[in-house]
Amino acid sequence: ANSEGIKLVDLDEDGIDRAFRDGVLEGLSQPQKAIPARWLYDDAGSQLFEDITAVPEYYPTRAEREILEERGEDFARLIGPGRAVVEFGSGSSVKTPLVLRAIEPGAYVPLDIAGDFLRAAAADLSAKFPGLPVYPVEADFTRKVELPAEVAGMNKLGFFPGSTIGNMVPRTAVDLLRSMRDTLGDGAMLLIGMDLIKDVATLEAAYDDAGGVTADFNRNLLTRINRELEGTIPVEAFRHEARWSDLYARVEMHLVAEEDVAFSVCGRGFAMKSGESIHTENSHKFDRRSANTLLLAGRWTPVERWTDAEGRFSLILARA
Ligand code: AVJ
Repeated sequence: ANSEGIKLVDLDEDGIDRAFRDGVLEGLSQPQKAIPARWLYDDAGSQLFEDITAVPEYYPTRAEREILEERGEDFARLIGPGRAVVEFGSGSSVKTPLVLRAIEPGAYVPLDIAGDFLRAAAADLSAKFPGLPVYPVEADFTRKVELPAEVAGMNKLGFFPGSTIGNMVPRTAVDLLRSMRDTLGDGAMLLIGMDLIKDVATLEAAYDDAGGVTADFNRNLLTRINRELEGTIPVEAFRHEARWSDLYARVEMHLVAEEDVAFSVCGRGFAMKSGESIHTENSHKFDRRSANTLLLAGRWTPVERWTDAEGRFSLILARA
């Protein structure tokens, strides 16, 4: 599996998640310490991310919802009825009704690695759309996924909101887009959210809110390591930092040691100098050209693009 990919849980004899342990130990052994972002999202982290979407500085969720709410007629015209809507990483599926309500879908197929979330969201959706067949699939969508036989005869619409694609470095993002293309087949379309490049102050504030929710979200990773991997990391010695990288066009989240620290994880010792950081997440930002280039490299042809009124966020429709 790639370093940013998704994999179903594999526990060792002590009940430790092997992929988590390996990812953390390997990441802490590098010159620039870095832990794959997927590990931020345990139950507490997922809840904290939900909280982030409500803080005033974090605009992407509201901007994307604005587009989804206002462009229903465009979706109906360009996407048409009868498609099986396949949502990648459906999580709690809050944005999905906005799409389903616009296009008269033939079926809804939420894909997620987290079974509990998935079934709850599927039940929720079924209640809101009586008569719509819902086929949840617990799967790692970084590889081609075998979709339920019931939707074999329908054209697909992939839905990948939230600029989640921005979590991946371009080569991983391209691999994922190609896997989605394989999963969805000929005749498919893809509706994907991509956050836009903008002034650095707005971007950094979105990832470092004054209320400290994003800081808690980031530091929760250390708490999780201490709890699940017998860690002794002094969480309070680390400061959250959101850093714009102009070179990579991304906001990076780091945990910066504010003093020299030494700790162990799974019995392995690590030391960090004051000012040294652990890189925990990337959130790539796009402009029209970089978004189109990424999609084309991933075997998708852009069809239409919408932004919110303030031009902060883009939603792109592409075809296979
Ligand atoms: C869930 C990956 C879309 O990058 O904007 C928000 C995650 N991290 N604040 C993003 C996140 C810190 C979010 N994504």
